Amino acid sequence: MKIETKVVHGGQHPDPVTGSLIPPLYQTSTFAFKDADHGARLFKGEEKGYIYTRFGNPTVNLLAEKMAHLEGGDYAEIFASGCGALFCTMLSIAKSGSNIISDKIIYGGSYGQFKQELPIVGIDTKFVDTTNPKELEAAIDKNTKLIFIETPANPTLKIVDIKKCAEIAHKHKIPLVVDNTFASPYLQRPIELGADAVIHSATKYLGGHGDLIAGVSVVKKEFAESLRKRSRNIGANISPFNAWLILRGLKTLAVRMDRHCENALKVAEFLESHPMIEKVYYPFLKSHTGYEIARKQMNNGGGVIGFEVKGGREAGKMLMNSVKLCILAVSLGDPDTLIQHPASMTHSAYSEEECIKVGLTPGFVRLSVGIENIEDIIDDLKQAMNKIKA
Ligand code: LCS
Repeated sequence: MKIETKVVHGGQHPDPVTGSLIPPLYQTSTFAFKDADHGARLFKGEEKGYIYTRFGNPTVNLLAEKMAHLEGGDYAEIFASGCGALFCTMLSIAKSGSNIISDKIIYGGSYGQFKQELPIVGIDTKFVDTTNPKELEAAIDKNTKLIFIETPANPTLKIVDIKKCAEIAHKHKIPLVVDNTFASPYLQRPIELGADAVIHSATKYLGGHGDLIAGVSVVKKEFAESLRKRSRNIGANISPFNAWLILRGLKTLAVRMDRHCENALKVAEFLESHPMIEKVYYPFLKSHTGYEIARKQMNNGGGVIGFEVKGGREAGKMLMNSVKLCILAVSLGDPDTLIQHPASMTHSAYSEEECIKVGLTPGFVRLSVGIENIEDIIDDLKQAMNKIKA
């Protein structure tokens, strides 16, 4: 099956009891045992079956199977948020007294988690430029448990070579974990390129409708049992209803992503040719530093663009305050075009100094291009730019 078919059919079968094509929503906390011995056998793992939704739920499990299938991994767990997925994945591979290596530019919430939460459980993070093999290798020591990258990265759209990172990680016998939120498995499948685990904020393209918060972790079999345990014990689980909404959203992943990519490239080209724009960041623009690698590892450029308006922070602010169709809001991957200022919003965990070091300039504006009519999006940006000029 090709991926366009997999997103519709993959891991999903008509309900064996009723024939319902759409999977039933098992909105329940608990499952009744046949008798006391049955309950005891389920808890001991001597018999398969459902016990309690934190341990497993048919709707959630269906989504987990589908995600493992789409990403080409062996096992998946679904979480209440991308941050929950990230934390449980880190704890299922690293442990107290060890360290992890992360690229220095990642989602601000992930950066905050690495800096503030992982040290509480005794895990340190070394932030490096993972596109520099020497810098990356030099950071690996005997206590390093994994390498973590986001590609394309939030919000600078930095591209990291997944294959190369996996080679370096495996040379040192450690796994590579990739946050695939910006691409989705439709555009990029890190496990096929050598990664050992993939995480997602399913809040974004997987859900696709801006109506839920969720996370996914897909791993190879060696990390499956540890991830399963962390998920059960930490309890950052998704609700069955949100899992059901993601199953619904996934059916249109391919057509939505096609439209996001088509619109984003047109907006990126429009911005690049506009005299009031200083610089545009989009992986499928030839001017992007990661263009060659992006073309190799991604099927298309994705829906997110970064840009700097001439006049820096103040001009960018005016633009964000002048848009009418685009919504001034964080998050991304919604049908609606969303605009925001990373340095003061999604990436406020980075200090001003840190922002500069990772290439996040004060005037950098992030646009998550939606699936509206392209002319309407561009007209809105044009009218906002005219307001700055005036
Ligand atoms: N990974 C990436 C790449 C993200 O962009 C986000 C959220 C997360 C993980 C965390 O996922 P969550 O817990 O929110 O589901 N990114 C956001 C953003 O750029 N704006 O708002 C949230």
